[in-house]
This record gives sequence, C-alpha cells and structure tokens, in this order.
Amino acid sequence: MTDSVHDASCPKDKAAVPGAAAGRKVYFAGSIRGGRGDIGLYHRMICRIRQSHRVLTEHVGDLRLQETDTDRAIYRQDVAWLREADLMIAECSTPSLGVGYELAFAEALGKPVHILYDRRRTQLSAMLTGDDYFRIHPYETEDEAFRILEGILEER
Ligand code: 6K6
Repeated sequence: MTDSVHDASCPKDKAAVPGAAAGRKVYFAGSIRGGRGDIGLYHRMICRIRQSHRVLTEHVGDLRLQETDTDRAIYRQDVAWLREADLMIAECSTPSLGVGYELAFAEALGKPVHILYDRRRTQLSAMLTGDDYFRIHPYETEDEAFRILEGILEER
C-alpha cells in the first residue's frame, strides 16, 4: 500500500474543494472483508467528507480497488493512519471485525470516534452501545445519516 491518499473519484459536484487538505484528518472505517454491501454508502459519505476534510482511508469506499497488499502491510498502514487521524467516523451497519478492532484502537489512542449505523437493519454490538466513550448515531434514512455527518463535520 502506498502512503498517499487514494482518489475516491467523487462526482464533480462532490469533489474536494480547494484547501480541503488543510481540514482535519478523518479515518473513515467501513467493512471490507466483513462484506461490501454498503460500499456505495461509504463512497458517498467519503465524497462528502472530502469537501471539507482530508480522508486518510478513501480505499474503504473505492468501488474498483482490489486487495493487492499483504495483510501485514495493510495492518501497519492502517495503524499509522489511526495514529495520524484527528477523528474517526465509522459506518457500522455491516458488521466487521476489522472495524471493531479499529474502534477499540482509536479509543485507546484517545481519538474522537463517531459511529453511524442504520437502526432499521442493524443491531449494534453491546460492546459499542455499552461504551460511553463512543458517540453513537443511529439513523433510519440516508438523508438522516448525511444530516448527522454534517453535524459531525461542523464540530470544532
Ligand atoms: C481492498 C479493497 C479496499 O482495500 C483493500 C485492501 N484491504 C484493506 N486495505 C486497507 N484497509 C483495510 C483493508 N482491509 C481491512 N482494512 C481496514 O479494516 C479498513 O480500515 C476498514 O475500516 C476495516 C475493515 O475490516 P474488515 O475486517 O471488514 O476487512
């Protein structure tokens, strides 16, 4: 894996605005081997975050990307990005062991962590809902998810 940030190929109206790289660094987490059913949602969220922030993990929403790196390289790069991140935003509607690991790691590092999930189809683990550290945002529609995302991104 390269240490550069991937291009999420967002539509023109969702492209990063000039100076966005100066925004806070976001570690966006979403399921990969846990299942790619929500990849379109991850992609749309990443495109929105890129408008005002820097996303370290755009590959999570990359519709074309194949696994090419070794698992050790993936782990090392993701841990380095977690250390570098200013905050973590995790979309947890599709359960993922990797995302669960990243959530606990971000908590151990003291990073602000926001968890979004679709309450209509997901029962979040008690290990997340029971942990007061996490800021948990259930939603019922994608519009609602994006309103929540706006609120998170406006926070200073
Ligand atoms: C393939 C497609 C996109 O990326 C790849 C290569 N694999 C990974 N690359 C980067 N990060 C990964 C990869 N596999 C897992 N992760 C990290 O774990 C991401 O940061 C996700 O948030 C999380 C997903 O874990 P699993 O258990 O669902 O794979």
